[in-house]
Amino acid sequence: MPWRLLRFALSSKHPEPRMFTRHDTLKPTYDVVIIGAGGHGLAAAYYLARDHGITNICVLEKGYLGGGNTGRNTTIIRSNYLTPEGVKFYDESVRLWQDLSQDFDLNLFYSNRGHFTLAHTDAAMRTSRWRAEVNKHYGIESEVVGPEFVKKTAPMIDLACGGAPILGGLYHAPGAVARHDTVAWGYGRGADLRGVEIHQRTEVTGIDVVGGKVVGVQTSKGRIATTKVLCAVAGSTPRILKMIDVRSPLYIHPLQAMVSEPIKPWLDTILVSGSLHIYISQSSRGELVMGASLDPYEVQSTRSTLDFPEGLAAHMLDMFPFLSNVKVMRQWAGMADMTPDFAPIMGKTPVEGFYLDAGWGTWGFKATPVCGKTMSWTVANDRNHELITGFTLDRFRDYALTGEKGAASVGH
Ligand code: FAD
Ligand code: PYC
Repeated sequence: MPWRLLRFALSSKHPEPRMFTRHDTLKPTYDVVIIGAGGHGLAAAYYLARDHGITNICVLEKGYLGGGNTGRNTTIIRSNYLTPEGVKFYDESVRLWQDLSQDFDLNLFYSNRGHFTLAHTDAAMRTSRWRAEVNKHYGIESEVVGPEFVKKTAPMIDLACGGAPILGGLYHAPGAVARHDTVAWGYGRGADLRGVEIHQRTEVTGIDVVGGKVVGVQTSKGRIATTKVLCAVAGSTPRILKMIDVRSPLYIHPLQAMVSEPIKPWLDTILVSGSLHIYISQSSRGELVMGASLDPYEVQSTRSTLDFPEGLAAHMLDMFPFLSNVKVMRQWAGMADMTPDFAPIMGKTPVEGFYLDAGWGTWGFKATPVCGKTMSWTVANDRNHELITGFTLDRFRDYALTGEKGAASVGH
């Protein structure tokens, strides 16, 4: 048997196509250079090629494809935001998610679960009502529910919650999860098939700007001439902005998560408690995917700590005491690029030809498709797409913030 397998593996009769083309050298010039092969950079490359016919693009990635926050998040998809700008934007994303597996011919394991934001205080109930009203106004399915509905949907929950009883919360039926790394692979393969070059292990070390315009990019593998650069590097954004001397109010905090060993399916839905600072869902493999709020210090690091599983597990057991013997299998961290108003920073910048897709903090996975769509449009037309006008960098200069903190899911 091993011999037959080996013969098959060494035969050239049924070659397994590689997921991506390997490019050993950079061309001297590209129409568009995208920094960061996370979901956002790859989605923008995909839609630039597919919808705008721009294919002379390279995506530069200092590590490996999807190895940043895209491969580290807890995959929650929802549109139950607080501001009209946010609700419309994320709603469009949820719409785009529906067809992606088909588009890519790749199963993203998109799974509609319903999403609870649990309220343990009167103030949290009030925010739930506020969000439900804004959501309904824009046609989004969200409603305020009582503790009975929570118990019916998640029967294993202890509503007393260790002294912080659940009063009810916001229920958002479209809430979903998907397999995060396949999203990067799907967009990457789709872009690659259309002629986009993806260069992994290629770090951007400088941006050449002359007369306020982008003219080139310095990389660990040489210089590239270009007039358009899209920066989609999440937690590394301040480092890139320094290269073009542009200031932003971004601050970077680690965000950690962990998964348990796989257990029998018992949790169908997604539960978030802003007061306990925890959230949980069960993956299709049976693992419990769990997270909490940001680490309370600014640092650009993906190191995880022992404090984190200890604190998270204590609150998780308040909610689900029966989990006390379940083992934690692994934990990790990503670098969350936070903004003061918990909304992203998107679009044109003071440097001509330099476009920014950042400020995705703890909430950017769900936005991957709509970011790709709107940023590719913005780059192709050199004009901010109408869906991102509430998210531009100059809102901080103009004191016109887009306050999304109440919908940020995990408490901060
Ligand atoms: P990334 O995936 O981080 O990609 C950026 C890439 O840029 C990286 O691969 C990096 O290596 C590369 N790069 C950086 N500097 C350079 C350089 N100089 N040259 C070349 N390449 C460079 N969001 C949700 O919507 N739902 C969730 O449930 C959720 N949970 C989360 C849980 C955790 C633990 C974390 C950390 C985040 C979570 N998020 C969630 C947020 C979400 O993961 C991010 O907002 C999103 O993945 C950002 O995608 P991106 O493509 O912009 O960035
Ligand atoms: O944006 O829904 C979200 C989320 C949950 C956990 C981290 N981010």
